[in-house]
Amino acid sequence: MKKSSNLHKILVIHGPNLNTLGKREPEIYGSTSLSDINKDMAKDGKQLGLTVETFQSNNEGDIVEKIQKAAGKFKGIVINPAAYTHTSIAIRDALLLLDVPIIEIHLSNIYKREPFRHKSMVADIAHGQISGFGVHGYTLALEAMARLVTQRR
Ligand code: CA2
Repeated sequence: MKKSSNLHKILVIHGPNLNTLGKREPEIYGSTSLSDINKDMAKDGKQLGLTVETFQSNNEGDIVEKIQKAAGKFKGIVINPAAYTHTSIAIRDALLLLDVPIIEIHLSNIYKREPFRHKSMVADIAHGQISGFGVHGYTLALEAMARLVTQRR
């Protein structure tokens, strides 16, 4: 395993209401809490040569500011914008300021759900999207990001 100073820094952003994961609608979102997802990502990340910083907010502006401050600090961004996926031009515009790979992730398959969830403001500016694999999607996202940041496309 690499020394932590040699690890690639990745930012994982969780959008609104994801702080309540595991407490409601387990049939759609599973029963794992966000803090368990974050702990697993820290572990998975290390194995893949990544340091994973996580951030959750229920506020659009806070997410925009976090993305603005990420410039130059992270090698990649994994983002589940949650409901803002479908509405936020502000988050899209902030992501456009970065020149690192972006992976969009959703726990549920947004294309199997209500039509208003089929549109993503982020999909066409992301390197790729992972949708419908539940919490395992975060492991898949880190694996994909590790390949991207080490140029093993
Ligand atoms: O499937 C996803 O990951 C979503 O991004 C989740 C969002 C939803 O608005 C998107 O369309 C798809 C909702 C997150 C709400 O989080 C909850 C957590 C616990 C219980 C209920 C909702």
